[in-house]
Amino acid sequence: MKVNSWNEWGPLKHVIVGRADGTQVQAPEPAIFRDWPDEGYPRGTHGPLPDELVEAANAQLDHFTKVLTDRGIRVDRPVPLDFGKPVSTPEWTQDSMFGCMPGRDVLITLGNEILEATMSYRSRWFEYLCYRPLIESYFREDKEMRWEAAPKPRLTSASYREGFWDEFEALSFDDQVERVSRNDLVLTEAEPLFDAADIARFGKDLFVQLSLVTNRSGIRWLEQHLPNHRVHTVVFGNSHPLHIDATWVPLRPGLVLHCGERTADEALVQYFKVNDWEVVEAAPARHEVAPPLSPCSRWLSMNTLSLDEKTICVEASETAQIDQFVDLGFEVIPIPFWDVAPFGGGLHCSTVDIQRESQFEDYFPKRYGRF
Ligand code: ABU
Repeated sequence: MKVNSWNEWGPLKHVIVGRADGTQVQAPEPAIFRDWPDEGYPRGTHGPLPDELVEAANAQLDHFTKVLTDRGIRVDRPVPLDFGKPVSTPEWTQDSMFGCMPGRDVLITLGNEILEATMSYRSRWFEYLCYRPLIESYFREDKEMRWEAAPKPRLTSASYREGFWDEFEALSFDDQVERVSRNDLVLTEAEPLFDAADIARFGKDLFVQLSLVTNRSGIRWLEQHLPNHRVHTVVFGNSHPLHIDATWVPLRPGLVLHCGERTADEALVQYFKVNDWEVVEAAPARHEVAPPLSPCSRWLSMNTLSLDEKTICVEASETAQIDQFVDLGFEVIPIPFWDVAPFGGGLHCSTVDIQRESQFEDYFPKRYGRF
């Protein structure tokens, strides 16, 4: 057993796959509110996702787990909490938690280090506990593992812009994207905040998206914590940026998949090009929107899990994306996963790499502009 993963494409040996059990439509909080009246959860209400959806999602998660274990990959699973319970710190009480399907949001492996993200939703403050039994066992088994947790955030009202959501949702798409480009979003800079899924790992280079859950202070904390990496702040033309793994997806050395609908900064594209990387626009997503109760977008089509540089797991109904990967020379493993989307994401979201055969490598020897 060894904790080691520097990128998104080295041969995968050991991974965590999430569980759907107990996932909640979380109670409203300053960072986020849900409004799904057609599914029985109008704004202000909260409660568990229906049992039949949990069963369907768990069946797909179990199948995915079996595909991975049949290929010799060790798979561990988190331990769900009672997510329907209210939680408190001395400074606030939140009426429910969320779940433990998308471990990618909470944890990131950087070499021999497992880092627990701060998170920025009160409903997700305690989610790390679902992974602690696993992390504790890795710490016992691998004497070289580094176990780190970013500063636990306070998440008081000082961390959020009051009235943000009502103001923001009244804006046009273009005006929302303009606010995103200025990073004038729900999080203030009162304290460092980030979700691990806003980080894309390319060896020495980490690209971290400023988003609805990641602020500049969070990225500054990552820069200071990871002095051997180059940590780049990136923003895309996305009206609701939430995790980079359906926008800018590393596939193998020299190849990155980009969601063309979410425009990239020209300097970012040039940084890749001067370093001989190809930036490929993702094929059209099959679905117009994500399924009911899903907090994600239809671009879960791009939310893939690489088993190595040549083999990639893709959601089974995303036929255009599958064809594109085949044309790019990949062996594609289609995985039915659409029923998992209401629980917080796709194949990449549902996983946390613990070990990939990989080393600390510099894939970007040339500088370009601010990069
Ligand atoms: N959490 C991954 C999905 C992000 C998105 O839908 O863009």
